[in-house]
This record gives sequence, C-alpha cells and structure tokens, in this order.
Amino acid sequence: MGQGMNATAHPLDPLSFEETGLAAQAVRAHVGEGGRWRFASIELREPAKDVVTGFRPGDSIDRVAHVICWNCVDGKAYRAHVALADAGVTWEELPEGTQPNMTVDEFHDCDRALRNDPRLVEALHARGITDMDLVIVDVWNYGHHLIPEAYRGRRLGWVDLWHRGSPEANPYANPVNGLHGIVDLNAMELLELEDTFVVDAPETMGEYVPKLVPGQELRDDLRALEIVQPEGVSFTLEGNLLRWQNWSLRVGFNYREGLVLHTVGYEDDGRVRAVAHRLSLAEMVVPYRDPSTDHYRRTAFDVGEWGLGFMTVPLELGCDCLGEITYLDAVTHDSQGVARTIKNAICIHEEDNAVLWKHVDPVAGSEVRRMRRFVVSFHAVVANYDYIVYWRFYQDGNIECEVRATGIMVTAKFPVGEPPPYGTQVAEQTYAPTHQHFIVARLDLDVDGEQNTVVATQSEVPPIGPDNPHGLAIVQRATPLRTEEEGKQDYDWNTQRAWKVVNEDVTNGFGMPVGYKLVPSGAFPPMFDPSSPVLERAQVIGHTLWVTPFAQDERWPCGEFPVQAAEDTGLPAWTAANRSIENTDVVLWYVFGLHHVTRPEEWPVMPADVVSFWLKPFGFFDCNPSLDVPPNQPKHGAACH
Ligand SMILES: [Cu+2]
Repeated sequence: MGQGMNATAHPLDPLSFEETGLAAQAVRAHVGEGGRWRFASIELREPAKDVVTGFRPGDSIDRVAHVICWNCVDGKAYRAHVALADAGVTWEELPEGTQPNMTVDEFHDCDRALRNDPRLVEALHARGITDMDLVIVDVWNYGHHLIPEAYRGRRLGWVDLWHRGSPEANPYANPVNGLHGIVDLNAMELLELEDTFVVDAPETMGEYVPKLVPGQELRDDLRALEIVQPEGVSFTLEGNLLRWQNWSLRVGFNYREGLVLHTVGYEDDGRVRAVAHRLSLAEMVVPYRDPSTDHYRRTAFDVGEWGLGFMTVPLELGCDCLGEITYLDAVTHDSQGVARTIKNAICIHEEDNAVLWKHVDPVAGSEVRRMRRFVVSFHAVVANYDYIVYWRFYQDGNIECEVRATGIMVTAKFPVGEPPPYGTQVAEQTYAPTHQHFIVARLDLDVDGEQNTVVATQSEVPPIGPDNPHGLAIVQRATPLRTEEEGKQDYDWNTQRAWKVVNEDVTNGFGMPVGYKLVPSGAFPPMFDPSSPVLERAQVIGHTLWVTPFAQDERWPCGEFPVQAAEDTGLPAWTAANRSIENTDVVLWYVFGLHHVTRPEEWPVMPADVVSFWLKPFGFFDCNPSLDVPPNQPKHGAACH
C-alpha cells in the first residue's frame, strides 16, 4: 500500500475502506477457523512524529493498522498490528480480563436476544406491556465495582427497557422502571432479570416529531435565510489537508475520537509555524448522580466504551449544515470487521461571525472588519444523546472547541407526590436525573516546535502599601509547571487561572517566549466523595487540567479499556512516575463539559446546551495578526470604513 498510491496520500490519512477490510482479512487469516470473533476496533496506527515531520509528498508510506479483537468463545482479547503492504500480523494477547470497547452489533444482538426471552416478556406483561415491537432494549456497561462476584470475568451488559407509545413514537419517552437485565454479551444470554418495583404512572408526552405532538402547529413567521458564497469558498481541501486564511491542518478520523485534527499550523511571514500536532476529544465521562435502582449503574464512558467515531452520523446539507459546505466521508467497520462508509461525516465550511475588529474615529471615520471563522465539525449520536463537536479557527489566531449536547434526556417515573431529590420533574410523574458530561480534550500542542513548557498564569491582588496606595494593582503571576504532579491543575475563579503553553527557545519581537493560552471555560469540579468508586474509575475528572510528556501510546485518559476495568490505567497510572514536563513535548488534557441540572424546558427534546474552550495566541505574534483582513463592500455606498 501507499507506494505512490495516491498523490495526496499522507502518513496521517485515516485507514481507507480497502485498508480496513484488508486489516480484518489479515487478522481472520491469522486466527484461522474456529472461534467466534468480534472486531472491537480497526484504525490507523499513527506514525511517530518524526515520520510525519520528515514526510515529503511521493515518499513511500509504511501503513500499519491497529486492531483490537476478541474471541466470544473464551473471552480472550488480542491486539494486532497489521502491516498493510504485506498483510503481516504482529499478535499480542491482552491481559486476562481485558474487555475491549462495546460494539454497535452487540447493542443490536442484545436487543434481538432479549425481546424474545420469556422472563422478560412475562415481566413486561405484568406491567401491561404486551406489544414487544414497542419495547426498546438499551444496553449499558457498568463499573467493575458493581459486578456481582458470580459474574466476574464475563463480558456484561446492564439492560434498560423503554416503551414507545406508538410504532413511530420516541423510544425514550417512557421508561420501564424497576426492570433491568444483566446480560452475558459473549453468550448473548440473560443471566438475571432484576424485577424490583412497579411505578403506577401515566404515559409521558415525550414526543417531539410534529405529527406526534398533540395539537402541534408549527410557527409560520420564519422567512428563508440563505448563506451563499457566489465567488466560492476561501479554503482548499487537498486529500485531507485543509488550508484557510493562513491556517493549515489535516483531518483525521477514528472509531473512538471521531474527528482528529493533525499538524495545525499558521503561516506567518511565508513560514508555517506549528501550533498543535494533534487535537481531539479523548474521553467523555457521564455519571448519573442518582443512587436509585434505575440509575446507579449509569456511569458511561461515551468515548472509551462506545466511540464517537462509531456513533458518527451522516449530515444533511441545509439541515445539519447551512451554507457552502464541503463534506468528507469517514470509514468505520462493524464487529465482523466489514468496513462501512459514513457519508458526509465531517462538515467543513466558513461562517460569518459578526465583527472581528472595529474603531470609529472622529477624523478617520469607521474602520470595521467582519469576523470569518473556519469550522470543522461532526455529529455523534450515543443512544439517547446527540453530541455535536465544532473545531473553529479564527483570523486572529484563535482556536475554539465547542461541544453541543442535545437529544433526549434519561428519565424515570415516580409515584404521586414529590419527585426524588436527584433530579428535576420534567413531565407528569416523570423526572430527569441530574448528571454530568465530563469531556476530556487531548491537546498535543507544539508551539513553534515540540519543546514546550506549560505555565500557570493567574492574577493576584497585592496588599495596599507604598507601591499600591489605592489598592488598585493587579499583577500577573506565572508559574512554570515542572512535573506531572504540578501539572494537575484546577480551575480557580478567584485568580482567573489559565495555562500558557510557551516555547522558551523561541522569542517574539519583545524577547518573550512565544505562547498559546488555554483559556478555560465550561469547567466544573467533580463533586464526588474522594472515596467514590465512580471517581476511582475516572480520575481524570478530579482536575481541570493534566499535563504529561508526550508518549505515543498514552492516548486514553481513563485507560485504553475502560469497559469493566478494575482500575484506571490512564492518567493516574502514567503520572504516578511524576515525569518532568518542563521544556519537553507536552500533552494537555483539558476537562470541561456540562454539569447538567435538568430543566423542564429540556423535555421532550433538549435544545442544545453549549460549552467551549479557547486556545488563544499569547505573544505568539507581535501584534494583531488580523490587521491585513480586508474590509467588506457595503450594501450601499463605497466601502466599510
Ligand atoms: Cu445531559
């Protein structure tokens, strides 16, 4: 593969449809006949940084697929590296008890297996539910600490049941409370049915599709809003290489992080200056903060268990995306290793975003520039929730990562009277539990090169004294973070703490090290008892920021295999060595998201909740880098200035 295969081929291009199939075939050939195999993941084994930086177009590329698979017969899991040029397989058995990520096929197979199980059918009959076609079987993973002794070592699912009001109705409108199954996902067998209680509550109006909402009439006062670019777009896409307004970056994609951005650089004075080697969302931890029977096992790892790439959905022009859109397809696969293409998985476009800069001077008049931003985005649907991820690049050197959460909240019914204290009532005798979405961004910044240091910056108020007689002064304190222990940082509202990634070997025009600042927002504390086993499994959420020295295989902050993991083998394990993070290739792990105290207005479908954080140049340039943005032509008159 790769030998001049394609003029735009690059070592960081995601595995193609053909390569994905080849990798699966090679593994099948290696394991031979027998066994019942599932492929958990097939992705590009990303090349080392020096391979990427040393690559020149036309160079031959050694493409390697990284494959995780397991045999459902004995539960043993394996890692394979497949050299795509000759289908050579390097094979490694993973430690006893390793449970690879969940697959969509297991979700569907579990649904099929359970809806015919007589125990389940009988329990539903007892609740007055007789039409099994209206029942939805949802499967979740659950934490090692909750797994009954008798089932240790098995691959387990915890099953939730939902009931549609009609064949087209919202499956998540009506939970079947007090009824859950424990399933062996390798045998696809119901081990236990936990039939604990019945709530006598009316059906909930949980419909949002207009024809299903009783008496729904749509507003008729919205006029068309078109976004047109009569001269075409201002960006170029060459293979997976994007260029726009001095920015350049490569689009990557895998089963787990979904969209990945590689080699983000900014052209300054004819030279591309590195900003980031790789940007992605590496984990999302979603604990439901309701200890009741129906919810206490809900501690999802949406990235590590299900994969944002596997959950990525195709996008529709004019609906999901508006304007002059360029789409990229993505490739994933099913649990049999059969490649599949997600059409229009990644949306690329530019947007007007009001004013970039402006001043009105009494003599010179008004000088104003429109802000244009460049957006690369994708949508992932994890069962009831929909996540939309936007990476935005701005003309002034800013980068913004925005995540929107929408979709259907998990609910439960309660008996007549007060709702339980762990959520908010959203419909008659129905509440939505409080929960949190902790998103972990993995930010491998390379600011003007790999050797960087992270500096905590905060504003401090000196006491009143001879130098500060009015008590007015604020000074900035910068503290370099030298070890991984020092790199564990928490958001501090009182000092407006932020983190600058600086390159001490490269100075700006004022002799200061060039830097990019991580401006925190959307951060919140974990709010867990320190001894909580839920926190134990996802220690990353205990801090707003972690900093580690780059290591090729340190990718997953809660461990590579969080499914049923007995311990967190990610950040807490890596940082236990307390390595140096000074003047080296650093990786930042930024934790942000939604502390979701549910609202009635978020039912039956949730208007998008929006969180974001920024990376902003701080002394990376010597002045406003967007001075050269040209003015628009006014609709009436001569020019916008
Ligand atoms: Cu939520």
